[in-house]
Amino acid sequence: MNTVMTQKNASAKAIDLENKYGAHNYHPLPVVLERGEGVFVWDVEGKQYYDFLSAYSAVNQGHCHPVIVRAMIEQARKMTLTSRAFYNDALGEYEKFITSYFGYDKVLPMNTGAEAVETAIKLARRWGYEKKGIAADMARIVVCENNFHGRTIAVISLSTDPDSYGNFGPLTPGILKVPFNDAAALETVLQNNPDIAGFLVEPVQGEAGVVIPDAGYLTICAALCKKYNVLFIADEIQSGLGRTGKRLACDHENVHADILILGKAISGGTYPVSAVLANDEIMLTIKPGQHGSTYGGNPVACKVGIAGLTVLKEEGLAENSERLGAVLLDQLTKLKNEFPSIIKTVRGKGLFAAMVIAEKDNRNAWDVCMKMKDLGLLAKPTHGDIIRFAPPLVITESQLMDCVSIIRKAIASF
Ligand code: IF1
Repeated sequence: MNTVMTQKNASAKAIDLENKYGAHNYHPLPVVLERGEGVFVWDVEGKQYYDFLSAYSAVNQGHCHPVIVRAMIEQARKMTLTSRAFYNDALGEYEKFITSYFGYDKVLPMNTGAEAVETAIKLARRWGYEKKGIAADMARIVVCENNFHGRTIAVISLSTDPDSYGNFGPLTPGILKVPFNDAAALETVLQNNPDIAGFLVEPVQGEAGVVIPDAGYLTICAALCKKYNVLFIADEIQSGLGRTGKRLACDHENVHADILILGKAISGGTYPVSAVLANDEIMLTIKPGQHGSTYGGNPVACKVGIAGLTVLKEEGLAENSERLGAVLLDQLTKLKNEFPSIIKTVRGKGLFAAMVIAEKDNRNAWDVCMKMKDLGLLAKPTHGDIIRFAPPLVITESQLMDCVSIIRKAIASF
């Protein structure tokens, strides 16, 4: 009895510690995780779960992928950080690797996604002044409503979600907002504003609830950007790296962004690694001493980045995402048809899907996630009524079908 009681308290103890000593900037699902491997995670009581969030698509390669972890450990034993005050033997190799992987002249290495988005905004503004001839301090960036690009001050200034920007003012000026998936609205703004340096877009809006634009939207936006001499900036931090069934979400339309922003799964969830890729005309507008970061491009990040991207390609994870994403969407659609009063709609592209729950007094998306947790699957709602489904891209078909039956059981229990 004591053993069970003590173990039971392990979760409660961990949650209490976080409540007492940690900022309350999250409302996590009440589960305390201790170990992860592949598609599975285990809590401190030893219960196993399927991870259907993948740390918001940072763990596309599966938890603790041995190749990536080995790369991290080997480098960590040798040299972890030189700063950019000096060269190191890992950065150039990584820069060559990642620029040829995505087809750009150069990369500017950072750590978090928000830092990479900030870097892209600085690059676009700098290009706007030095190449497009926009007057000083007049550069504008166009973004889409319901975007999510991170939590820093300039980045929340892009947001239309009061939870993101509310009571953090004054916000950064020079932002124009257009509806997502509305190329005509973008054209109107581009026609009437000569000072636009860039259009920043998530090819699939993640936080908004896996909102997929109409086929052709990205192609038209890229063409409009070319027509009006505006940089097309793709934030693929969540949608990239195999998540939607291609190397990048832009690859579905063969759109090559002027500035490509990556993060999260570059490292397979082992280490903060982000990257901004662009060609020389844009990248070389930033001169020595005009941008940087202590950890940006550190040797561990470089080795882990090469390993993470190599695993994605060698294990065919984008292809697996495309194949099993179709299975997942088909199964979720069957569920919607079986429970139309509970499931309002389902959508998805690759292993990047969402289910909108018809909220009632006795049930909302959180309740469904709590039920799935009890049944051994972890997912989290976004914006109250939407559940995002994003398992690691290493999942097998039988594991996916196992998860579908868990989701069905949870829905049927209401
Ligand atoms: C949180 C959301 C997802 C992103 C895109 C940039 C960033 C993110 C498209 C910034 C980060 C994370 C942040 C994390 C939860 C998660 C999230 F719910 F916040 F919105 F995925 F949808 N562009 N998304 O998705 O990258 O600085 O975090 O490395 O803040 O709670 P970051």
